[in-house]
Amino acid sequence: LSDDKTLARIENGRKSLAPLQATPLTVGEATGGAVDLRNPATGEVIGSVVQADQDCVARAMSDAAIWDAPVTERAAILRKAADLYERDFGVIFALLAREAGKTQLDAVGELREAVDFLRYYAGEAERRPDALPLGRVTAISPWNFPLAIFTGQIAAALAMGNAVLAKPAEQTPLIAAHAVALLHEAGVPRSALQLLPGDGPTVGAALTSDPRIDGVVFTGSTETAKRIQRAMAKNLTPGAPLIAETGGLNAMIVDSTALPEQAVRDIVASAFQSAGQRCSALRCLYVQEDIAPALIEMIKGAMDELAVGDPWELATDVGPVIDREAKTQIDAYVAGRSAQVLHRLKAPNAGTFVAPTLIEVAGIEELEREIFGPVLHVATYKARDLDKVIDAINATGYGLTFGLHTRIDDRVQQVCDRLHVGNLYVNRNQIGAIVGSQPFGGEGLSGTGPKAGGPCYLDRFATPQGPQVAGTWEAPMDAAAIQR
Ligand code: UN1
Repeated sequence: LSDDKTLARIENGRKSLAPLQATPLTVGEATGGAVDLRNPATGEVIGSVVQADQDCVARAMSDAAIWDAPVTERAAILRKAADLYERDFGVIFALLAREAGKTQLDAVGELREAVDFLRYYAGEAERRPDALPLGRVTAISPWNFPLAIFTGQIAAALAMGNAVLAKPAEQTPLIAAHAVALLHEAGVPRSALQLLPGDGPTVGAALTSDPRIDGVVFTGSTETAKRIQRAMAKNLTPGAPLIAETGGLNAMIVDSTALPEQAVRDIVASAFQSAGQRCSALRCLYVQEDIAPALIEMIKGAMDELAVGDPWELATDVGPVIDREAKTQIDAYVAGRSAQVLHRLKAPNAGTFVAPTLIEVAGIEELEREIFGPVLHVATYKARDLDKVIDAINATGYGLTFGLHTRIDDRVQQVCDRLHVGNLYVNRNQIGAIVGSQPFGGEGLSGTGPKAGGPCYLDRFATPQGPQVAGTWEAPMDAAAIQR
């Protein structure tokens, strides 16, 4: 990243961004009002988006047409799109920094993941030459991976020949518009991929309740997933799948046999990289009490080394949170727990920075909800209570990521046998799943599966033929009856 040529390309990308605008990329004319977008690091207006309205959605719905090209052609076009994403990395990094507050490190990972999704699903589609598309698929994506998850959902649906109606997160339509423009440039027909920026109550509701929709792919909060599921149950084609990846209350256990330096590095990365704005991020750390005082001191020291600031600076580790609403909520949460704060950094006053914070808790049951920011909770446990700790983690109802630091092989098995979780990481950090080699998805309240970037994912975007793949759309989310 630091050679002169690369930096110059990124800088050029940044300069070429003004003025920034996104409009609905539908087949027909865009309609709706314009909304300003702000750089979370500075608060300055960086562009605007024309939101889709009911009319726009209705027209997009009737203009949508399945992508009726041979699978080899679809795959070739998705691979071409991957090449175009790589060609445009300077603009993409700049958009990620300015619209989503992404650090350069995060931007590299995000672009890599998006490109991997395009190429991986192209290859997976070729392994299913006889599969038939569902029809119209709604893709609703989050702001925290405005390129990677946005692209992953779309690439999976398109690879199987579906017509995609994509609603990007309200905070990140510019990066979405750029991605869709590249997919169109690569050869995806406009009728097979339409972008509909807008809010949940207007665009999201229309795109999940219209009986002409044949499937929904969603990443975001568990609450929204439940709302979508209710809308779908009422109106949609029976059996239309909801492929959802939702929230988590992710824990890590560090026992007294762990290597402290490695554990601390992995704890800090899992909790604070991306300013904690990953569904996979570590929220509640359990440290065996014998080593807790020393390990907590090391965590504080490692936190002090974090550079919090302008995401455009190469040295920055932690950028801003996505918007003022997020900052206000997280700061209020921390203020409410001020007596339990063990350590808090300083954050820049401009923009929407939140100071990375360490909070002491008795256990994960104290976390009432997912705090989507740079806030880590820490609890201690006695060796004999390990099973109780795992039971408490299971009792949250979530099951997305989990980290374990130990040198005892039997303990890995003990945890595996007892814990309900989608992604279990041993002696490493618990973020940054790799497309293809390490599929990503959750259990219980954390999603419906199958895992994104895994071999079963594309089957959900096709009309079921023969035996269904594991997991039906209603089952895992209904187990969401586990209400706390
Ligand atoms: C999310 O944050 O919404 O493994 C999911 C990871 C990412 C998580 C993405 N794939 O950290």
